[in-house]
Parts: sequence; structure tokens; C-alpha cells
Amino acid sequence: MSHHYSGPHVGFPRGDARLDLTDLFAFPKPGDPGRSILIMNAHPSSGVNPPQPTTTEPYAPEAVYELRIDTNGDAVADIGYRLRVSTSPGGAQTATLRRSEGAQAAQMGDEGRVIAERIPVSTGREARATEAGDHRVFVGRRSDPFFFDVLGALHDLQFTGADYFADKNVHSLVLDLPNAALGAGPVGLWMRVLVPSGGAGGGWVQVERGARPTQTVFLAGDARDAYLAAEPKDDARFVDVFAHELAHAGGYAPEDAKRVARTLLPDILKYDPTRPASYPTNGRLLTDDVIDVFLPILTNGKVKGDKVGPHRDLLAAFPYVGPPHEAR
Ligand SMILES: [Ca+2]
Ligand SMILES: [Ca+2]
Repeated sequence: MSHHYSGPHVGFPRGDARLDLTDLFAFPKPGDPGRSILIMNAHPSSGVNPPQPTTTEPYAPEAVYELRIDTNGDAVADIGYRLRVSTSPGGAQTATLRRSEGAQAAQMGDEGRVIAERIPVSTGREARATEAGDHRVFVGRRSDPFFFDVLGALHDLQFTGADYFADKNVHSLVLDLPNAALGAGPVGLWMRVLVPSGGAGGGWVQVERGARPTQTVFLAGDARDAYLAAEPKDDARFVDVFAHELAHAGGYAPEDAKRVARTLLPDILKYDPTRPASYPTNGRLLTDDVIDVFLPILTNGKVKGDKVGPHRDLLAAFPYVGPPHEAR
């Protein structure tokens, strides 16, 4: 992740851009330190390989898009915000957001207490917020806040500073919620997508997950499907996969590669709502230059950054992500 980066190499989950998670953001609400903003982005508006727009349908109606929260540091989710979307005959989508807790949150499923329903899935410039008790919710198409010279990355990290995402869109779930809804202390966050297993007994399979940007650069090989289906608590088994790529890309010695790989796993975004956000130490702001954090790690210091900085269409208030671009 960003799964944007993996797209050129390995494509979308099941070949379906709607199932692709791109980026996760978590930061204290500006001007209100008792609340937090969580943003889960999915379904990029454009694929890189082949370079063409993706489907105009925002979300897959059969899928569960979930923001997962670990409140006690064991890398097992204790809270899940579960988004399901339905499509009307006219093509417009509405969403239902549920909150699962405890043992239910640790399992795969779409159950949970309804936080908000009939949320209009926005596709235009206006961002209509849905008020739901002490939560405020937005679902819909927005300007993609991610910034990265993707084509430079594909040309052996020869960066020109061309921001591939400057005119791209994505689909955002934005939550404005009280810190108390996250538990009593620091949390671990990640995202996942479930789809029906199709088996006789019903049930679900996990086809996508992630938290930190830039993880799936490590997953060009056979481990990708296993990684996307896995739970963070089991991520130690991917240390060797990550280390192999670090040794290759950064020239790390084997033990150094393993040491660095362990800093990238489990794939969880740590967030303490009582402290300012700054990736990679605490949460992630929309303006954090995660690529410039990552490139020196990947290359063992040889490449410092991609010469691209944050977008200027971000909003100072809810939903914080900018209005969608007309051109897709
Ligand atoms: Ca837990
Ligand atoms: Ca950058």
C-alpha cells in the first residue's frame, strides 16, 4: 500500500477496482481534540495498467468495507465499522454503517449496531454529512489525497516530480467521532474488504486489507493473496517475504533486511488520539509525505523522495478530502 502502488504490478483484488483499498488516515479533529477523524479510501478512479478509468459504480454492493480497531494491542480487532452499500434501480447508491464490538468484531461478517442508514453515496462536489448521534459520516467520491510519482517508480525510481494522483478521484468513508468511541487509549487501525464466500454454508472471505501505505510493493510474488487474506496478528510470517524484497531493492544484508521488515509489520497504523498525528509515529495526516518516509527505507537511503508534495484541494473542515475532479 498504498495499493495504488501495487496496482501496476498485480492489479486490483479479483480484478475489481471497487474492492481495492487505497489509503487510511487518522488524526485528531482540527480544533476539537476530544474527537478524531478516520478516513478509509477505496476504489481509485483510474487504473495504471492498463491506464484507463475504472467503473463509475462507487462501491461493490456484495462487499463489506470495514475499518478495524484494536484497542488493547494484541492486533485483534475489538471494534469494527462496517460499511455496506446498496444500489437503486436508477444507479444511485446508499450506505449503511454498523459498529461491531468484542468477539463479533474479531470475526468476519456484516453484523453490528446500526450507526447510520440510507447514507447517500455522494458522487458530486457537494459533501453532504450524515449526522448520527455522536458520529458524523460521509461516504462518496472525492479527490484522491494521495500523492506520488507513480510513473517515476515504474522507471527504476527515476522521479520527475509528476504527481500521478493530482487529477484522480477515490471513494472515501469519513468518520468524525468522539475519542471515547475508540476506547480508552492508543489504538491500532487497519481496513479490510470482505465478499461472500460463495460456498454452501454462506460466510465471507477477505480479499483485501491494509493499513500502512506502501506495503504491497513487497507482494509482487506468490505471497500476495495470502497476505491480503491474513490477519495482522499473523503478520510475522511475512517478515521473510518483506526482507527478501528489502535485500533486493535496498541492498540490505540479510539480518538488516529482517530487522527493517519487522518495523513494517504487523500492518497496523498506530494512533494515539491524545497526541498530534504524524506518520509513521502516530496516525496519518492527509498531508503526511508517506512516500518520502518510505523510499529511504526501501532503498537503504539511496533515494530520499519522489519530489511530490501534498495536494492543495484539501478542506479545512469535514470531510477534509477535496471535491472530486470532473475528469476521471
Ligand atoms: Ca484487540
Ligand atoms: Ca513525496
